Amino acid sequence: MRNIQVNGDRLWRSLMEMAEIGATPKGGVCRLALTDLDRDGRRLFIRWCEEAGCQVRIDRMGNIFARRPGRNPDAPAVMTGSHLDTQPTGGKFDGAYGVLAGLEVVRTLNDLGYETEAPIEVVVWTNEEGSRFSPAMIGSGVYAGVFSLDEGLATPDNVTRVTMGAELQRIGFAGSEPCGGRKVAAYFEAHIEQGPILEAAGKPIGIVEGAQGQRWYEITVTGQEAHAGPTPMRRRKDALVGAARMIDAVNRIGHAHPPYACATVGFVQVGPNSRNTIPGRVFFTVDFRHPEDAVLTEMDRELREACREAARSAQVEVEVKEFWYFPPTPFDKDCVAAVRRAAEAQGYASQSIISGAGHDAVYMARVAPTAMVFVPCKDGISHNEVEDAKPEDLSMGCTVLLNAILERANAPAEGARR
Ligand code: HGY
Ligand code: MN
Ligand code: MN
Repeated sequence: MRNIQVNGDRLWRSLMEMAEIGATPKGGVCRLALTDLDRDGRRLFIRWCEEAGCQVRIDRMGNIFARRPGRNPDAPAVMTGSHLDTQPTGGKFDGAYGVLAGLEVVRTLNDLGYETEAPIEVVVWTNEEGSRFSPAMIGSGVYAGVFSLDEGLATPDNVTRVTMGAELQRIGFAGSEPCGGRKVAAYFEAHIEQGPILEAAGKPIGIVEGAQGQRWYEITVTGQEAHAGPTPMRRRKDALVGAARMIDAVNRIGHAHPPYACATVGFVQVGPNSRNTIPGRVFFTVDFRHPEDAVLTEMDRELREACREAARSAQVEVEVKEFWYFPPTPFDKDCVAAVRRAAEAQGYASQSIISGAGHDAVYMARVAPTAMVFVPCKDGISHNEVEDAKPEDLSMGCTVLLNAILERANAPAEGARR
């Protein structure tokens, strides 16, 4: 039985109901990782999965696995999923779409009484966004062996310093299942593109060939606090002036490697943050991205040189710390082909694309054959409360997800990479 289509209206209703948890006045969603709102979203997802007959398990990083049995209980599962945590000014679709598209796959197969050879598991990964707890993708990162369980649990909230482990305990999602180490037949993730390419091309489906590499930095600039009045300009060690020159350099480095380089400063703390005291300390973050590792390395070199020069000219000290790195990640060719076949079988217009954003699929690609399917979002905007997508695109993406999953869930169990 091929070319099954999902129930797009049911998917949309689920997305809208999930979006009510953490809804913001501007129509977005704020459901930061491991807050009570994240807990409430997780509980709603689990209730829906149990109503759909899934067996739900939670691992020690709070990752949730909703399993739909197949004919062969010993066959490695085909996994799909994403995340329910959001940015502070997030939208209704980033993450939630991939989770609820996975649930819609299960619901559609239930409607048809369709039994797959291998089990299917829908996953919610803990702390994909990396906003409250940094870096990003910690739940999938521990699952894939990129971070140790202890590192993951010890990761502190960027402001309050409460740890992920303590928050998992507090919200009741400190599971008992080991994190990772299980065979996985394949992993597919559906996501909005979060950029302008598919919408501009008029294509409802993106066949994601891989994701660009990322480098995150933490930069501390140290000057000298002094009085804003009696301190002559030439004697100042103004940490904010030094940081401002560095932040401008970050932007110039991004523009210096067109068309793909991305360079962002999204988090800045100034101390003592008093109107009439010269800032003595500035902490800020840098997010670099590029699809080629060599260019990421060159951007690193340029950043360190610019920071040294800005520190010299502003008479301050600077510490540049690389906080997180993952290389450009190609997805599994057979899984990418399965996504492409599923789109073509439906007659959906599609194009290949590289993901500008990081996703849990990037880490899952280290332990299982992995691919993603993208759908457009309005004006290419995401990580913004106005984030929007068309119900028909979301439905088409979910149908592609379903048929790609079926291809792998019914393939002879060729064993799976750990
Ligand atoms: O930063 C990212 O690319 C993702 O949204 N965590
Ligand atoms: Mn996401
Ligand atoms: Mn995101």
